[in-house]
Amino acid sequence: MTPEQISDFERDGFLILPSFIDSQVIEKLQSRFDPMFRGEFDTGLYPDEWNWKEGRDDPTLTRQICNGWKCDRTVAKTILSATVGEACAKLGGWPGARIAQDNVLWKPAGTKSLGYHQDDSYILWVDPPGYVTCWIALDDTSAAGGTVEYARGSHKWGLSDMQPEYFHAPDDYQATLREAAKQAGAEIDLVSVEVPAGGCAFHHGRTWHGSGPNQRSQQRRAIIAHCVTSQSQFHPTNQSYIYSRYKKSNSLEMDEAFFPITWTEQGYRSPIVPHS
Ligand SMILES: O=C(O)CCC(=O)C(=O)O
Repeated sequence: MTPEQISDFERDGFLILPSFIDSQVIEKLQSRFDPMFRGEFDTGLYPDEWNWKEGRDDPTLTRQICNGWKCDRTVAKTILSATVGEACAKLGGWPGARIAQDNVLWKPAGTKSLGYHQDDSYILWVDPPGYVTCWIALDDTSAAGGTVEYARGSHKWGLSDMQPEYFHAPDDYQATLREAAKQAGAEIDLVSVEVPAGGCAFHHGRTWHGSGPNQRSQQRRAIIAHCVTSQSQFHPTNQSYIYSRYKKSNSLEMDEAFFPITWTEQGYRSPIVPHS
């Protein structure tokens, strides 16, 4: 990360890079989507959240798995890479980064939108509750194809307690954004992340973002690493009904087996992360 990239991120609340991972890695990741969403998990473990399964769920919805790194070694290799961790740490101004959650996201042609939200409103169970996210495109993306959209500068509007009533396929996916802008007295300046496959975007945990329906004939896939500072702990009182299952009694430690540290200034990486 150059000083200019860091200051662009601080000003806009996001940073778009047209090229981030190479074509061999892209192809390997693409090949994992079909088996994962059928429930073929190569580590033998279920992900923490599995919002769409072939044959079970509505085909018009965006497909999502959370913590795909736990069920798939190919996903783990990119999500837990030092490159992603270092970039997020530098943008966040942290001494190191750890993974709090990942998303494997698949928007086939014709699927519906995802409501506008701030990621930080979903991690109040972490202390401090601040994400930097690396969103990696596995297909060429476009506004008409339902790519992720950011409201420039919205990370400075403050943390709202508003979340879309329906994260998947709300009637009006930008309704929460308009309300947040009204409350902040701010103008909305939207930017669609249009990058070739392998490009990426980093966003601040308070940046309002969402994505429209995929109106094109091509699918749109992404993997997303939500990082927090390596120094983060569980919040002493706020609970997540999914992620607080990993909290030990009488300790606020976020165990590295479940929330691995992927990069620190001292060169440390948790033993569980792929080292080659
Ligand atoms: O890719 C999308 O449509 C939404 C992604 C998202 O919500 C995120 O990266 O936090």
